[in-house]
Amino acid sequence: IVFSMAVFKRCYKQWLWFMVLFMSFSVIYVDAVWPMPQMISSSMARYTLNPREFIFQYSSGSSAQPGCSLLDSAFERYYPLIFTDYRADKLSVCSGQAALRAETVWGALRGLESFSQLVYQDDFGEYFVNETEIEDFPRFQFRGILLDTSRHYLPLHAILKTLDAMSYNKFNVFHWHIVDDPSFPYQSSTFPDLSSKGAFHPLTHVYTQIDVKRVIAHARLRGIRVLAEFDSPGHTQSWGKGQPGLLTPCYKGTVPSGTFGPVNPANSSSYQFMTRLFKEVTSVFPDSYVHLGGDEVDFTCWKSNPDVRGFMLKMGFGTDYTKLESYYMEKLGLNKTAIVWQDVFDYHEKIPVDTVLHIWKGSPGQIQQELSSITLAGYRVILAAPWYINHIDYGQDWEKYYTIQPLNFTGTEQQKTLVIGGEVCMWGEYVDATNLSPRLWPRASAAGERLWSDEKMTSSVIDAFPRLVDFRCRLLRYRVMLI
Ligand code: CP6
Repeated sequence: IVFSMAVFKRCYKQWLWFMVLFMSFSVIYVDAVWPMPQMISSSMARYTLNPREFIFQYSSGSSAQPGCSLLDSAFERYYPLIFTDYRADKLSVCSGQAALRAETVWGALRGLESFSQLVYQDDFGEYFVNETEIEDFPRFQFRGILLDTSRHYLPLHAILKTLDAMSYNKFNVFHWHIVDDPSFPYQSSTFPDLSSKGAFHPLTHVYTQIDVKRVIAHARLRGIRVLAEFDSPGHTQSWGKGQPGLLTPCYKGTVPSGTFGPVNPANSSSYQFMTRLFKEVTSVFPDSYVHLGGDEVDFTCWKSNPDVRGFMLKMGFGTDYTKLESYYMEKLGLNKTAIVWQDVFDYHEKIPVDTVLHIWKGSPGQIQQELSSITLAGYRVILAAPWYINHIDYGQDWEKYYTIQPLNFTGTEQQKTLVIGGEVCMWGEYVDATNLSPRLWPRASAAGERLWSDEKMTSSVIDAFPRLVDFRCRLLRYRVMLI
């Protein structure tokens, strides 16, 4: 089998065109692809694959050739995935060829995934693929999964395995909510005390610079970008342990109570610290986006603190603490595109036009309202609120993730183009490496198809169900649902 491909120049919109052509004999069974391609047609004609003779090859006209490490390593990964239980004890005849054409290497990775899903075995263990033609591209450009490594530390292998599973589902953003109130596992080279004092354990429950590089490299090979979140000014309790003076001392009456609140916005030393930290973070995480958080800031501690009140007066903010938070977020400004939680938009302050807003809360009606107003103001938006997958409902709760329609809000066509995608959030309060993967898969796969596939082709949960059942078995075979 010749698996040829041509990779042409980079194009802003990732798309791919994937085709498998085979001569045929008999008929049994056509396997499904998850998430559903934009166009797939297959016939009952099927073709035998011989694992001993199967090879991946670059077409002579392809701009990618041997030495393209990204695709070379994808070929290495996909061979054993396609021939899962091949033990070199069978012979079968084969000839023919499958072709994959993609504009980018990222598109070629998605096409390889689809191809691997077309291959199936009969009861005798022989491998087959049906005559199939696929044209495919993602509906949304941002298809993310958030893991929270602060509430519970996740060992590296749990993160890497999640990245594997993400690639089978065609997710392309790993949103790493790496630090938060309970622990600070990121080992900073500029501020090593943050993890030596703020992690659950200074040596075993940290992510070293090498760990982070491994995650980024593993993700990149699978067409996944790593979006780091260092959430502030709230959700920073663990930061205070290794960086005394950073957090706001809360007051009880006229005396400090001994507890601390969000980052102290009244001290210039806070901004100097944040600038140095983000200078490191933005170079360690090479993606052009960085997540700055900005959610759930509790103003009671700021209100109790006389220095903060004095600062409010000096700045002319009156008693409007949302202005203070906006001021703080503005001062974080850096040379990357910022993603922030919706709270930052809700406070109406001037935010850079390229900022991406991340919707995480509200009833269905409020979410639609938020989508309308954020896109009307011209900002891009990511939808996370409907996909809080750490929360489990009794029964077939994937259906509620599947039937979300991200563009179902009042707005012009232009506004709808500003919805760049969605994100499945796995908050970690009750999730660690023991229950992460069974909670994620195949439930997140429902959101994966919603974000990749055409809306009209995937409107029925009844049609989706047998394909999802089948895809779950595939994830089991690929061993991503076990620890
Ligand atoms: N942690 C952080 C969280 C949440 C948020 N930010 C959260 C809030 C409400 C629910 C789930 C998670 N645990 N840093 C909000 C973005 Cl229901």
